[in-house]
Amino acid sequence: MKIQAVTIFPEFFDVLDISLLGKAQEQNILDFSAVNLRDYTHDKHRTVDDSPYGGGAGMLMKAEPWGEALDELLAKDGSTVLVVPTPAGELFNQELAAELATKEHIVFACGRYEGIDQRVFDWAATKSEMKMISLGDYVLNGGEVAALAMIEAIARLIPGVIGNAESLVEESHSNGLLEYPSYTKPAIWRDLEVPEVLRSGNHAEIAKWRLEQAIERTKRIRPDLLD
Ligand code: JCQ
Repeated sequence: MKIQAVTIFPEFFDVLDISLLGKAQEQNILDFSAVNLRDYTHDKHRTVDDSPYGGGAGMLMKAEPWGEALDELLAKDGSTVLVVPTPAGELFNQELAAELATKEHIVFACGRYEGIDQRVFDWAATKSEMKMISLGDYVLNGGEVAALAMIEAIARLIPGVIGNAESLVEESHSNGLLEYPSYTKPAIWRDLEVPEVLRSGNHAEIAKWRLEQAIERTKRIRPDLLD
């Protein structure tokens, strides 16, 4: 899978060279690159922002550099998916991550300031599949950190990226519920004991206990998931 991120801060994406995603890149399972939006400007100051028509606070990203960058990056056959991290998008979740993990080419458009000229999206939507995606109901300074989270959630679902395929199977089992609590050695730590059932060796009882815990937690912390 090829992933590109268009950004005025390519260094944000240096972290993708470490850990599991770094290894996936070394193994050519994942091909990631950050593309500097300022490389698609033509003025001395490499300007990417301007004030909004109609007034209002702050600055917007200009259409022209985005147009030139996307002209170059979006495949002419329409096979690229353009993802725009924005609080005004559909909510990101595991299902969306799994859908995106099946794609050959994803371009993340990372906006800064108050966002990007709307015509960039209107135009790009005629050239590519486009998804405006939100990580949640809060505002970040730019799309980079949201893109990083999405890239990690997507890339770990590509076959070969996670060594332990069991982890993924287990996850899809508990589908729709929060994770049950987990423990490792020692059995007693600071007077706190690992639940007896987990040390019993009774696998049916353990599975039953874990499901009960997952349901209890979900009711308490995320009742919306049970609706
Ligand atoms: C993403 N949840 C929050 C902020 C405008 C493209 O336009 C904009 C992008 C951002 C950055 O993304 C977020 C975000 N999910 O803040 C404003």
